[in-house]
Amino acid sequence: MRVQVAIIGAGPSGLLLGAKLHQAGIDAIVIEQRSADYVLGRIRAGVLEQGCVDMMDSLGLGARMHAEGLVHGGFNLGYRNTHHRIDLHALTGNNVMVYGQTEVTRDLMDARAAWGAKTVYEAENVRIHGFDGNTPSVTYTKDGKTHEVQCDYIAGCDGFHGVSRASVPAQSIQHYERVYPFGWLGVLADVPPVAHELIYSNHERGFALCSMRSKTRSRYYIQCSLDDKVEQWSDQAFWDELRKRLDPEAAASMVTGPSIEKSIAPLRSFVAEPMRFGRLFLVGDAAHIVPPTGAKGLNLAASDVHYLAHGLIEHYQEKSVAGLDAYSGRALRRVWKAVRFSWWFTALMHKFPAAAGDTGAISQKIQEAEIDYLLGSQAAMTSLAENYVGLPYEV
Ligand code: RFL
Ligand code: PHB
Repeated sequence: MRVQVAIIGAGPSGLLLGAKLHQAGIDAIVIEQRSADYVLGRIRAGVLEQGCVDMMDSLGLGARMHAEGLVHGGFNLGYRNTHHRIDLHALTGNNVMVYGQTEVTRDLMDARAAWGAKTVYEAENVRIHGFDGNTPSVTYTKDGKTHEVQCDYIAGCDGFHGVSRASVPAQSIQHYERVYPFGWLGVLADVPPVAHELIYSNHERGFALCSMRSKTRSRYYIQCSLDDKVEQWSDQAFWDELRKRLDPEAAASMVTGPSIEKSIAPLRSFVAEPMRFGRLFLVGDAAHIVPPTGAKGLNLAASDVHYLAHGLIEHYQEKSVAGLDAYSGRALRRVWKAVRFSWWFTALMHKFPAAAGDTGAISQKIQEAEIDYLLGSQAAMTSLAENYVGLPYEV
């Protein structure tokens, strides 16, 4: 088979890029190693920036998101037995949309199916070849048969553990990484959320986040030890710990119930530079990971797609390589700002072990001063709000 663009991975990056290219009449295939149900079963992001909302709208796929998603003009910062509202809309003129990654993925998968767009699920042994020359290709095995896809370009949308970044020679790529000394234990449950808007809570027992998927489905997280195993956390133990980390008002409105999903995610900041290697482009988690505190991962996937789709469409419509040549630089400028923000918000909200060289809980004192400053300064709150709703796209 021959296509113009081979997309590896059917997460948000691959499906958004696939939709943008389909809309522009560019022939692309999406090759995913898992089943569609498996991809839909992964509970991840919940907060969409305006840029991501606009992209779904521009694809004509925003109807369900607008009907079922929750528009939030603010979020709450829990601290010292109360919570403080960060008024995103008043501070920036913008909102965020609470609509699960699962739902974005489902809308995009349904659209591909309706369009009859080429999509392969459960592809095994996916390999990419020849991206440093002019004749790249992708091979995979399906139902015992090996298939080859020839293409002009490969989009590596295959996440942090994918084959794309791993195929780049070590001397051509630079990695930047920070691993945080804790994880997030997440629970999904069919209970009404404790509050209308999200609560990010800084507590001496550790961070907690109250999020949601709808008015009847909640998503909660607590900071946990990296050594913790999901099996050690009964539902009751989770609810008890979450309640202790919330202010009395939030704790009093907490409704508990059986978990539908429970998982532990490690936290890391990671960037691979550049994001282009000849005819291979890395997109989304394949190139970068941020801790989930700022809700930036999926939104960065959307901005990468925005820049890459722009470059590919310009290339096929106008025979120009300017947008493709600019892709890595443009994407990375936005990525690094989100890496900075996600690190900052993580540092502000979590309980950290004492750092080497510290005496007398100095990091804790600095964190408290930072929160005091933030809550008392319009300028500092505006900076938080501007980053949270999402920095603008360059083109
Ligand atoms: P994905 O979603 O990992 O998709 C990659 C896809 O590639 C497939 N794949 C392969 N396919 C073919 N061949 C191979 N060799 C392959 N190797 C892998 C995989 O099966 C998969 O289907 O990456 P993508 O598309 O770049 O999307 C990134 C987002 O999923 C991620 O950044 C967000 O989920 C991060 N994130 C959040 N982001 C937000 O913007 N807002 C949030 O509120 C938010 N909350 C979160 C999050 C991530 C979390 N976890 C568990 C990591 C909360 C959590 C808990
Ligand atoms: C979520 O709802 O899963 C969620 C929300 C906000 C975050 C991270 C995760 O910062």
